[in-house]
Amino acid sequence: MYCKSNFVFYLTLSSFSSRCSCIFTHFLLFCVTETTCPDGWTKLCSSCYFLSTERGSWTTGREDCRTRGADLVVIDSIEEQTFLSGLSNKNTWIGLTDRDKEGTWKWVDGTPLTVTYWASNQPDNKNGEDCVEILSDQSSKWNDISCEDSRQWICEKPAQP
Ligand SMILES: [Ca+2]
Ligand SMILES: [Ca+2]
Ligand SMILES: [Ca+2]
Repeated sequence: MYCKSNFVFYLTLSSFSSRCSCIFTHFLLFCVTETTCPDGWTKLCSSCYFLSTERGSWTTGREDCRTRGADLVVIDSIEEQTFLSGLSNKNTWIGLTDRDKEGTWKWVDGTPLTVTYWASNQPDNKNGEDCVEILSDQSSKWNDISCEDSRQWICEKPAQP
């Protein structure tokens, strides 16, 4: 679950035993217990994000994320896209690929691609590009490049209560 800013209110109510961080008021009202991220990770709503210092292939990045109990970032809201654009000033891997079937983009968690933020004229599959980077110089829009290129990467995992 992520937070849509239109529907989110931050509040602290003394009557609540734990502090509520995300309240959805769009037909539903429920409470999410305050969650935290490990040192070195940045929090947005219910997820934690890690920007690598190392560079490597898309697969190297994914394996590193998995050893950290995470996976490459899956972007499913404008809030998350905007947040990530402020996280790195380098081109970075995200968890999107069409390696299995050319032109069929899939996130690493298996979800199909719905909301997209491609840079203009992308994806172009130039010389067989199957992995996706965020472009630091184009409002963090996306570009497909060779999975063997060397980039930093962003991992995502759920924040813990
Ligand atoms: Ca996400
Ligand atoms: Ca491709
Ligand atoms: Ca491209």
